[in-house]
Amino acid sequence: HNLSELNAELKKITETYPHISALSEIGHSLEGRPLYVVRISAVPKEQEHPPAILFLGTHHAREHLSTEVPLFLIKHLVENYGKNEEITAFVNNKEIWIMPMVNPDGADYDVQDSPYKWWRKNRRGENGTTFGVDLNRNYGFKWGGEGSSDWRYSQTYRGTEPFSEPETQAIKAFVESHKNISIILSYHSFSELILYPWGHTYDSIEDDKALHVHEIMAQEMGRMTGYTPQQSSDLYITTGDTTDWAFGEHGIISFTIELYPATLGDGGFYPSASQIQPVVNKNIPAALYLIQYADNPYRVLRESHHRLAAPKMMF
Ligand code: 0X9
Ligand code: ZN
Repeated sequence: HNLSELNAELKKITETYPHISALSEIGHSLEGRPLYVVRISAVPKEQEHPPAILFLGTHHAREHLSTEVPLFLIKHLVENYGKNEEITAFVNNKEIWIMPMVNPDGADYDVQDSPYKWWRKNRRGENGTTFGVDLNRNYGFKWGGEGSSDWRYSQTYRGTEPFSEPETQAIKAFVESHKNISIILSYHSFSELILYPWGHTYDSIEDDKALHVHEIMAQEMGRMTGYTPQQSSDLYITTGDTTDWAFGEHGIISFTIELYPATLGDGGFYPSASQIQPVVNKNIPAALYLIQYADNPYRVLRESHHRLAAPKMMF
């Protein structure tokens, strides 16, 4: 789906299922495009806020499957409401927020040429030149450190200050006005990894319980997708990404999933369209698994049958 096809789909879906879904704008991109989020819930908006989870897609323009997976997750939820018992219960009791397109300006630009442009960042520019800011280096936790650049032409240019970009500002304002969000999953591609904080340091999360929640959930989603669970910094160190901010600033359990393929040779950012369905099919169970725990992710500590590394013995 290009940007206009995506937006048409979001409108169509929310018009078809108005009792359980709604489309809203949480801000505008730098070039003025609406930033859409879909709310899926049978709980009326005015009512006491039920447990909530947020899915994000397409911080990076060229990562095409990171648009498709959250879009098809929306479809899967609305189409199976009233048919599948588990999904019906989720939608009845929870608030599921899905934003398939964080970077509409970049995404629209990326597909202007054939072959596509390999564009990653947003479309920030000055005096007729466009350099772009890496939206996944622009969040305000440990902003400005290792794994981000102050050179505007770098692929990992962090911007002039934390949350300098309207796209990340919109997410910040949205998250901070929805205190019921307990889990965030941000889709990227590619490499087939399930990543969790920290990304800015090789140290583990200090709080043992929060660390174990991330580890157990990443492991379980890894089992479901076949992707490799690991700490973000084991991929490489970065600062200013979504998940370090969400957990570091707000204590939200947070994951980045690097979708299909594992390697550049299998299509990199632009795998063939025939891959959409299989990738979606693998990733929906992992998304449902997270939704299940939105009421209290720490519940997984009691309920998981996974055994992590044996606790340190005290002598
Ligand atoms: O570099 C990124 O922003 C993500 N990878 S991508 O190839 N999609 O650009 C990974 C971010 C994960 N966070 C850290 N490694 N800290
Ligand atoms: Zn990415």
